[in-house]
Amino acid sequence: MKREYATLSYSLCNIEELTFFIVPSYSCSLIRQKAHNQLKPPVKLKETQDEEIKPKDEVEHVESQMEEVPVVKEEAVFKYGETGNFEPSERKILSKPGENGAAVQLASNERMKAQITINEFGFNMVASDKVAMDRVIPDTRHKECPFWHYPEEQPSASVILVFHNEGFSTLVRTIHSVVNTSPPELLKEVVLVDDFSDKRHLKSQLEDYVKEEFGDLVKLYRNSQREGLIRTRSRGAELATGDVIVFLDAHCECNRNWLVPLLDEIRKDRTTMAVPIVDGIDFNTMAYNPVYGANSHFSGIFEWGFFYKEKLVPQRELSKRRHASEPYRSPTHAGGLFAMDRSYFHELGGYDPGLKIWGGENYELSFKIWQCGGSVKWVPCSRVGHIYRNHMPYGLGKDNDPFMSPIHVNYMRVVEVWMEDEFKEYFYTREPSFRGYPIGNITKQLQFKKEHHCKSFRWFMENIAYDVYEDYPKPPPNKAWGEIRNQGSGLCWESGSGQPGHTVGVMSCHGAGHGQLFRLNIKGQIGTGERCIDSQSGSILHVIVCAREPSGPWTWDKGSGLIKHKELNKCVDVGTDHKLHLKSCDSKLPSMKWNFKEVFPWKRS
Ligand SMILES: [Mn+2]
Repeated sequence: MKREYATLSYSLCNIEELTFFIVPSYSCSLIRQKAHNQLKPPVKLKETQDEEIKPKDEVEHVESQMEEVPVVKEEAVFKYGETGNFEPSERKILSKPGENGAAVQLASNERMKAQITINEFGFNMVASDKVAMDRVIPDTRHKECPFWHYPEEQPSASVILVFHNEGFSTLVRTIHSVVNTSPPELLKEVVLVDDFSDKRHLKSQLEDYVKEEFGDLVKLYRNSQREGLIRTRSRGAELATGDVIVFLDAHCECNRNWLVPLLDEIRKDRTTMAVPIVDGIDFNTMAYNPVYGANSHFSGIFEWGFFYKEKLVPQRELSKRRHASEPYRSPTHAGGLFAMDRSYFHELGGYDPGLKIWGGENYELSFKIWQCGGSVKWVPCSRVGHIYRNHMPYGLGKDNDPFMSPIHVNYMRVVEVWMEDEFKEYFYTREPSFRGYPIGNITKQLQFKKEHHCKSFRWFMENIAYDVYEDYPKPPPNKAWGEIRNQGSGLCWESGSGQPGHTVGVMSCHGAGHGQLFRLNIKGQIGTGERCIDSQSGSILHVIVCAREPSGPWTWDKGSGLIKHKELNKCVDVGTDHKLHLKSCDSKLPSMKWNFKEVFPWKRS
């Protein structure tokens, strides 16, 4: 059966909050996927059976049994060459700006205004305003995807979009896109939750627009104070009425037939979180491009300071599937875009209500799901485009300690609830200055974990997130950490932006951490944030991407104060240029004598 949805368009989802921090270090191992993902000949799956018609009381009896007895559910069937039952019809590509995902060109007199909108929204709204609400975007899915036939009976979906001071056209294009690309019988509603925006275009203009265009299908709710992304999403989940809740960022464009593959995973197992593959929409040109090729399967992982990372899926996981286009397990997800059974989300307690603003909620939910018996799956046939902002145009609100980011407090809550001591220690080795920060009450979370007999983090690491160790081995303990202060001048090491290639110099000690926080581990590696320090040229110290093995050439002798590069047999000295140089060791030189001073910036507040 062929379906006619209104049209196809695309929108992107809620990741900038995370990617703002993550994208610069989006250190996905960009190794090319081998040819094993190429289209394979069709494999006949188990044929589905028509249900017998039974007297009503018998049907009820069978249904009540279904809760206890596992029932073999109808499966999606792959029929190569035969277009899938939920595939929409092709649309003509028009010659309008941005059509087929092309970049929008601006005239020179529009660029000034465009820059102003970029500063205000993180997106080029002048370009976005030129793009049709129902533009065609390129089909970035795996080539098998159009040939999947899904059971007709699927759970209904509430798509939840939360926003704070979004641009108008990017927001409403997201709504159009969801409506255009979702089977009408499965899209119960679009739930908009406004997190206390103050932009004029989000008041009556938005209300009138959605009423006119979508009628009752789109519901708009508003917070009476700023709640932050996490609590606003939780509110959306409470207001939603569909069987499944689908969270998207408010600047997304959904690709062809994106919804049904997500719903089908949840239909088969209501404890599955189904995650679409995220394509990129350029914040400046609105060009739509895949982040990953259709044949490259990535999953979400983390390093020990909880920077989100994506990594090629290990063969062990890929081999579990019959088709390259089938969903696969992932330890975690980026956070903004996912689908879950609504009641399962609430059974899990939703997000930890103690999480603030945004950040870390993706780990909280993923660890909880995996450790308490569910699963997280990425779904290659579901692709959604997302506008990655170039900067975060909003503050974090008032609910905020100026010396401790709410993101880091969230990480600590996740660590303290879901990890055993061994793994907590890896986190605090990576972020030693957080140790001891008061994170509020976690009794309820710990109680939930106990009552639901959730598995250990060790189990999670050994069975689900085992490939984290490939890129991020267990960090050895720190020998010393903190500010590295010169005994002569009293100045401190400073890594500036901390970007690889940046030289390390000295500056006045500020006690605020950031670029003045270093760690020397017992294996001789000096780290700062997720980066490391080495002397690329054998002379000036630089920030580098850490070697996979957490070891290095450095020693520090507390008595003499010398920081020595063992391999070069040289010591760190301050140059007249205020940069750090390697010179012949001389423990009499004050400019070569260093102390580590542990700092806890949050204790100042
Ligand atoms: Mn986003």
